[in-house]
Amino acid sequence: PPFWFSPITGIYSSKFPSIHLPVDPNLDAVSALFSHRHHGDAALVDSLTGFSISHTELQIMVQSMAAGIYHVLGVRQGDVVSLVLPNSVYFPMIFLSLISLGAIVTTMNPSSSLGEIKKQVSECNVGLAFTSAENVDKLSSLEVRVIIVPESYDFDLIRIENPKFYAVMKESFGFVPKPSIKQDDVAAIMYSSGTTGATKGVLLTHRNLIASMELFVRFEATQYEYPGSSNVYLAALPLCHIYGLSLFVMGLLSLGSTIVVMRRFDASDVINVIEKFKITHFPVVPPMLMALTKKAKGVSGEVLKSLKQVSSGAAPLSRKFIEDFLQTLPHVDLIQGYGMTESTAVGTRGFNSEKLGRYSSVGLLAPNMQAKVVDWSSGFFLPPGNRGELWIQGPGVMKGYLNNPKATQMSIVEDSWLRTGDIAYFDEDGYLFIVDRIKEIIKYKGFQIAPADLEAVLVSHPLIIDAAVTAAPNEECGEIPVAFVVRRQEATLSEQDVISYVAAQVAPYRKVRKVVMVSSIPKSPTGKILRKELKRILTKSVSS
Ligand code: 4UU
Repeated sequence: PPFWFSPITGIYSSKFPSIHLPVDPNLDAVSALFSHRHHGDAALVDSLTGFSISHTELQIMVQSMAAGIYHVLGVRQGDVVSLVLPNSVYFPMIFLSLISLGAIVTTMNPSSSLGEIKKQVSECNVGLAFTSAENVDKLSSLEVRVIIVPESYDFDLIRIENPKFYAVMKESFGFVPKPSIKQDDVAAIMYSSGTTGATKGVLLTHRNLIASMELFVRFEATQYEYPGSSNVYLAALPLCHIYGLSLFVMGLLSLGSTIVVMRRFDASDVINVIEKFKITHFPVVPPMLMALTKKAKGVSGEVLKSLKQVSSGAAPLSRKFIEDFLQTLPHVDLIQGYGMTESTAVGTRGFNSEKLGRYSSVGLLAPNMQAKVVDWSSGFFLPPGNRGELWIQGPGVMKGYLNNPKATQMSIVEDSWLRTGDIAYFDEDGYLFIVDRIKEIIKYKGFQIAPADLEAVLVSHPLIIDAAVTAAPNEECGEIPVAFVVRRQEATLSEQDVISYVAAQVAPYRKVRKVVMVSSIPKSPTGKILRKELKRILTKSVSS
């Protein structure tokens, strides 16, 4: 057997030498990040205005903002603060300032509905939120103190229009008593539904963030000829999601890369931005890859010549997208990465040096990570070439779910193994392939949607007796949520009524996009929704 697989224990180990992670129990993720010194190169650049700050400036601004947050806002160690923010240069600054104080950050998608924000605010006990102007109304109805983060980087203007934020950012208060932060303290609460049920808070510690930073891109950079600091990354992925957060707020900053931040992904602008800022690396989700490919067809190869690598993750990439991309941009390296919120995004990553055209693989296990492939009927651990549920283990794996020991016990099994809910196999060279998903989540453009969350909204409708949600495949978005609805007998509820009802209560990306009226929901004797059966009904209704 290969050195990276043990037939006795069934454990796959990383093919890479393990990395020495800091052992000091009193280390926080921000100190760990800035222990990697970088100088005058741009760290963060705003794609719209070109405003930029260097790595040195970033460190100073994080210190001074932490002081402002401590003195002006009174935030203390252990306080939970939410970020309901679109991408901006401010996002990493605020995130790092907060966790450097020992505060805990919980991120929310800026398009979240009032109901979604309310649930997270109350579960996490949020007292303060940083948000953009358009979300102020939602938050202020919730007894949360709100700090509005400006869109502008014109500090003279901000001083006049938003003196509060200016004070937090700019005042130099000097001394902040250094909190004693332990690596095992929680730094962030990210939301994910895991393998089943409603969305839950994923507790990520400073240790997890440090592991993610050291084992993810920082390690990946050692695999390339070109050193990290000359790379220019385009940050169009949302920073509120673990994929964007771990890459752009932690890993790449620790590496000294330049990150050009796009407020939101805009297909019509992306070619210009790549050309203007000479982007070398572009991490995407599959729909962005498709949009980029489409746009690239219309321009000459010269325009995108700076681009060296596109990396895709968060959802499966179809063969068709891959082939189309390779044909359109043959000079660009394409890799995939795989991770989860529950693993602080640490999982696998493609490494082009030994890639050999395995574009549909998600790559090799990151250093210090281990995996098992588990046969779900026999419980056996399977050797290379065999499909089963992927379990992973390593320093990226979360502490657990917030206030939910039962869900934690179901997810982290045999002491330390995270059940991914993905069906996968390793090939004979240790490359991982994700082939299916057995967990309930729906992936819409790489975003998670928990069927249980939508089912709760559906059954709150007075004319709906029962409901179940499952995914339907969709070429552009990957998957879309479909609702199966049982109406009251006399009800004249239309499919469109159901769609509108849900849309009014959830973030736009999470809305139900198709409705099937049924007379009953298929359930097991214990009352569990039979999701496989729903999928079968769906395929039947499409083909007939
Ligand atoms: C098929 O989506 C993420 C994390 C994404 C990520 C992390 C590190 C991408 C690239 C990278 O290098 O987190 P969640 O928690 O929102 O969703 C996790 C789930 C996985 O369990 C799997 O089902 O998203 C799916 N997934 C993928 N599926 C993630 N990446 C892939 C992939 N192919 N490349």
